[in-house]
Amino acid sequence: AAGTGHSEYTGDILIDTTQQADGSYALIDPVRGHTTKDARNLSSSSVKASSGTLYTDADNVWGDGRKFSTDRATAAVDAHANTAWTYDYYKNTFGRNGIKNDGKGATVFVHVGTNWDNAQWSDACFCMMTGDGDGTTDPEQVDLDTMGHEMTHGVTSATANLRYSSESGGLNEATSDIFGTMVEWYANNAVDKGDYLFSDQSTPPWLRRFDKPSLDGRSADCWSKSVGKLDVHYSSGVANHFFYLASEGSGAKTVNGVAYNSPTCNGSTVTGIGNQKVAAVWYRALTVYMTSTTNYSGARTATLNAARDLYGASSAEYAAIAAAWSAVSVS
Ligand code: ASN
Ligand code: ZN
Ligand code: CA
Repeated sequence: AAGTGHSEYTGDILIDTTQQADGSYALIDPVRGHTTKDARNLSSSSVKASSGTLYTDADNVWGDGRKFSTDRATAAVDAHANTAWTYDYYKNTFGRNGIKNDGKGATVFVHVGTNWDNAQWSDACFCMMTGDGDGTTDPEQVDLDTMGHEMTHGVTSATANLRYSSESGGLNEATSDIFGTMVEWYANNAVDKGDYLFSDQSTPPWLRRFDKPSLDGRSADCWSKSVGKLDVHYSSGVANHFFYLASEGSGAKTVNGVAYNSPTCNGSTVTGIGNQKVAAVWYRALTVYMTSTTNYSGARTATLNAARDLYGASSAEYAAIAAAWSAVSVS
């Protein structure tokens, strides 16, 4: 059934719900198979697929459009819709049928923990968990790029299965940042067009950014021998920086109203090929060439193999991928 959602982040939207035997509507997406539940503030370490309460509603009009809402269905509207956007991105861009490519939808939990300013994916429960933010400045972690990021952890587990430590961990995190961002570009919502800022709606002004990741004070812009010692959310910076340079090129540029300025680590000038092509290369690299132990040097090889498959070894695309890796000191 077509429900009306008063969302936190994207205004009034349509959401796909299912009418139950008793006539009420439930947050079960009949097209993509995911189910959205209220975790009732259970902590993330305790959540199982069977935890919490399925959202139901008598008139199929959901939420009140406010952040930090007392209406517990409001965050659920965003979570339910943004899971659908992510599913649709993978389906319509890569022909991928859900996180495991088996057509099965995940369970999505909102209101996990108490003032939990985070979100995460769990392979164990095949579920996503989103918290309520910090209770003051950061609202619920149900914005589109955040949810795309978390679902992508499931895609990575089902494909390359990049080990979540050292350089492979940074590549795992970057894969989630990259596709989380691509889902945002795909949805093209009027209130939040595609950008190269991560978690900019739920962690304003942003949690991470791609053009110069070190602007967060912790992420790496350039590869070095010690980059694998950083937390995976910061060693990811090298790949996010690669993704920006390959997509948009080096230097200053304003895209969808946001100003970026991306340096190179080797003094080169890089010309971008657009993020859709770079994402296609990354997806093929992830699903065909990367393994659990792929490091940065291996990612360069994997993406060049993918670029060769998609565009040819003498293409401008292949050359741009090579130049962007060299520009972040990965050879
Ligand atoms: N939001 C974080 C992430 O997806 C959660 C975590 O670090 N486990 O990376
Ligand atoms: Zn992550
Ligand atoms: Ca964003």
